[in-house]
Amino acid sequence: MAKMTEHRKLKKWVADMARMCRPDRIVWIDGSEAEKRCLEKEACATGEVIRLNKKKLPGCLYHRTAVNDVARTEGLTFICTKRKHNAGPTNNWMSPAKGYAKARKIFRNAMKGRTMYVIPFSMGPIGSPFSKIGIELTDSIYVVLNMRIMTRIGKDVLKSLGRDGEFTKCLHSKADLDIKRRLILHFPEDNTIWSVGSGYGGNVLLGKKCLSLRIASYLGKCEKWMAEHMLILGIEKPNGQIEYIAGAFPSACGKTNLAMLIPPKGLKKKGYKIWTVGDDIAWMRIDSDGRLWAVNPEAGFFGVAPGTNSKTNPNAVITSRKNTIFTNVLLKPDKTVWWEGGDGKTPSKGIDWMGRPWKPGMLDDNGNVIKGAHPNSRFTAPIGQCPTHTFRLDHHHGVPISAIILGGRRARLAPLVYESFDWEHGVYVGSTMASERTAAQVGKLGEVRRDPMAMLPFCGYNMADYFRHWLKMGKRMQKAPKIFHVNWFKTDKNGKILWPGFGDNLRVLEWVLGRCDKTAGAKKTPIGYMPGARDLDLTGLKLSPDTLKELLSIDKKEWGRELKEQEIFFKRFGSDLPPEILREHKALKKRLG
Ligand code: GTP
Ligand code: SPV
Ligand code: MN
Repeated sequence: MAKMTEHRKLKKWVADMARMCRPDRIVWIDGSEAEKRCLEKEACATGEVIRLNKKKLPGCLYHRTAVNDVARTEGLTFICTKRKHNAGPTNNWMSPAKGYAKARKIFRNAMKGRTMYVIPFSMGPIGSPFSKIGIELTDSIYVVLNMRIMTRIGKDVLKSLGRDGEFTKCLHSKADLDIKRRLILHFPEDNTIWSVGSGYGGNVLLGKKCLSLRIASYLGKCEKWMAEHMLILGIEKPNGQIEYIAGAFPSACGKTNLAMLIPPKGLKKKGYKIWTVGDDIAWMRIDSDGRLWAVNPEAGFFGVAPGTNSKTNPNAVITSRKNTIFTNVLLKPDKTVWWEGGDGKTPSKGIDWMGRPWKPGMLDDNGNVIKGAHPNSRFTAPIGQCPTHTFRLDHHHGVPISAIILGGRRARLAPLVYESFDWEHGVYVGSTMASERTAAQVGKLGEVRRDPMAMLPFCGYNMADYFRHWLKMGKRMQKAPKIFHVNWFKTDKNGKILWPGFGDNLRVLEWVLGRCDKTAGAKKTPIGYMPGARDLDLTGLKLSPDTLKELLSIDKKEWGRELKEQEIFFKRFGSDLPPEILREHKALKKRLG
């Protein structure tokens, strides 16, 4: 099967890794339908996946990960550069020598009794000058089946790689799924990723966060482009013109939902239409017109299940009705699936994400309600099945970006939306982003943490240099996108979210586009430009004037505290922090008085 390629370095690397991991067999993945059928059959036979109801969910599979392996483990994720300084103060660091040595001990013989699959994959359309090729070696069929959906895989990728093309070496083994023997290591200087001891999404689908963000952000810095944790959507305006927006929100803060939103009734009359380009990752470069152009390197969604239903996100529901892999959701007796905040009545029974019989209202030892689906349960579905997907997904030049929106999950402080004064101020706003921790990563839920550009867990190099890279990119552009900050999650004193969110977010995006073509009004505030109550189209929305006022208010006391917290965060970068960032911070302090 290795006949599929004449790439000598690739063949040697596969042989070397096999010598370490000792699989019983090596299978090169060609990407064919026949191969998919075989893999599914085998995975069903071992119980690794369960085939779901063929009538109600055709082509769909169900999978559970180990109980201690349900989210990215950032504490076990490392950037391995020769110099510690190049990983920066926000990343875990290990020297490459130590990283390889530690992981080698776990990888040794880890694939005994198993098959090693060789997955050639392309991030971005195969053959595009802006795409990157990776080869993932894995002992998990679940990973192969997911990579099939999330990326472009198989023979054509090898053909495109030729005899000596460059590729990212991605090695993964479940090993024994022991959290004490789990490491997610990135070697940007070697274009290599080693992940061992996990079977969960972002830890093991190495094309996603590991390659397309951590390695790609490093390549982007070297090659003058940007790899960002951003959704991309097109808004077709009533006049037929389509404007594209990219948006950075931390994990589980609304990217998938925004990327496929349905215009609310009141605005639909105007004739808006949404085009989905991507829901998680954007690769952006400056084209000959001096503007920023974005591609989505992925081919599928790895979306959060809980909260997804026909009201909040009908497009996601339609997208995941066939050929979808569901992970850690509730399995119903009729072999369909359910999750908290999903469609339909709460089922009277099922098997929960841990594989135990489940009934609604069951309590654990601490008296807490046991959820049927894990809060970070996910669906993996092909983007092509999304009713709003755009044919431009396969165009290597991507789409031109008019605006970048940055956002987090913040109960207080950040108003619904504000516009930065210019690119430099926008970079400062991005560098100060913060959000409450969600279930997408291991750790204490709800804790506010700094998450610049939603890239804190994904930047493959020193974040001070990352800010500098953003500033430089702005200078290189003839017409840089405008930068905005949004917050769909502001709450009242009782913790109730004030803004309806989801489809209604288009009301905010309409104002954003209005600011880009200078048709929308705004008032100047210390933090940036903000819409007045009349600058937002709220037709058909029941929102009291007081609520709107609260959504668009700035509490100077809270901002005073915020400035202090920013200073603490910035101190971590020492003298590496670009002076522009400190200048913007000082200027804001002055404006707030
Ligand atoms: P990752 O895939 O982890 O990067 O997450 P994401 O940013 O794509 O988040 P996603 O769109 O999956 O949303 C995460 C959770 O936030 C889901 O439970 C959604 O229902 C909820 N959510 C998304 N958008 C909104 C919104 O506008 N308002 C409110 N209140 N909740 C939202
Ligand atoms: C995220 O956590 O930001 C995700 C899911 O998109 S994962 O692929 O696990 O990183
Ligand atoms: Mn994400």
